[in-house]
Amino acid sequence: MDTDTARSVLEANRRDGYTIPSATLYPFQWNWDSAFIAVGLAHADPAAAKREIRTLLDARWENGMVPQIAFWSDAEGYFPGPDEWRVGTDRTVHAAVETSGITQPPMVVPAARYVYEVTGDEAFRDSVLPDLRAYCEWWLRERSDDGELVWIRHPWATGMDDSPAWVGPLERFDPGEVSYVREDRKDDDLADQRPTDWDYDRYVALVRQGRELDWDEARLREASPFVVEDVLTNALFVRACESLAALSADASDESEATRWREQAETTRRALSDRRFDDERGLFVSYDLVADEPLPARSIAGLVPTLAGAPTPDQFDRMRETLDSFFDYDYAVPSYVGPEMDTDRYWRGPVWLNTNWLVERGLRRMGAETAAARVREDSLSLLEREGFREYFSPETGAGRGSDRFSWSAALSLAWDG
Ligand code: 9WN
Repeated sequence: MDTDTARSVLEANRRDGYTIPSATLYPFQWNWDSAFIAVGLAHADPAAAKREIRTLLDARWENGMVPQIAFWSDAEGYFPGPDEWRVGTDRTVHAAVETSGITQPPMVVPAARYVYEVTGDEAFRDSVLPDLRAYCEWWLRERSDDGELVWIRHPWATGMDDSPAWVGPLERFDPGEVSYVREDRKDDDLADQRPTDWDYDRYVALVRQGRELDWDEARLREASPFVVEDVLTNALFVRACESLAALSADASDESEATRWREQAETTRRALSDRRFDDERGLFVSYDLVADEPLPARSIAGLVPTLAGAPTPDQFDRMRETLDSFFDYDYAVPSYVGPEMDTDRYWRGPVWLNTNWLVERGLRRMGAETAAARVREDSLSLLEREGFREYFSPETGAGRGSDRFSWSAALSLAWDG
């Protein structure tokens, strides 16, 4: 792997204390992107890795939420920018910077632990611990009905925006007339690789509803047509609680360590008891509005391996399902099933971040051969196509933007 090019992509995308995901599509700080970027930088440039996490946590809301986007720079020409979300210093009192009104999967907590384990920097650990704790507390206080599983209220918050898993709840909801101008498809080549207008109308309508209700979680829980217990978010929440427990123990805070270890166990057990689909052989998300599961063969359903959630019997079933994901030249497609589109975003293409989560998950379950396949395919895609945003599982062709930060960062982590 060309580590010099990977480093130069990350350096070119670096701004003041953080790294943008892509210079052509995403020119601000994104939540789980920064987490994956920090994992890669932990090896290549530990000081930059620590800054990446610190800057992201500096964007956190007063209530503890770490936002999906922090607009540290002028957002002219970006949609939806701060004028749509209306969150930040001069709007409401939420945060020290303008941000979006949603979060993303809590990868920042395991990433902070990873950076700490590589660097051993206790001052870094002590600086981030209060923010990480506030974020995990926020999930439980604002985003859980039962103290076991957590929910999200926007497809963008899942990080897997147009996954076919979300079609059910989005179909049941009429966004009405939504007028806006998309900025993400100025490049005509991307029209078939980005989410459709049907999806975007609903994304925008949900943003406008959130803003009208002042981002008040209790009111949104009642009013939002999209309230989903996403299995990927919950798996990363388990990892977040485990990471918080490990960092707290390292800082000799035994009561916090016990508390978060127990929470990890509670959420892990709830995933295993309530979110495993035996027929499909993987975990499936749950629609809390319609009160029904969202059965889809999405890669999200494999990520609970990273939380150690499957029982041995469940994992035996998952191995059969894994065959349908591995039945492509390049593993792991983000979705397999009737709505698969191997070129379009989260409807089939291979993404490096979900591959990284699944590879580590498979290793946690002791499935070394399967894990090795995921790593090898990931590295050969990067070798072939460079640091693209996503890739066709059929042909390996690079898709979406180029010089994409987490693709570069994770190649360094896989190398390191
Ligand atoms: C909306 C930045 C982000 C990733 C997401 C990916 C994509 C944004 C978009 O890009 O989403 O957040 O505009 O499409 O789906 O996972 O964090 O790289």
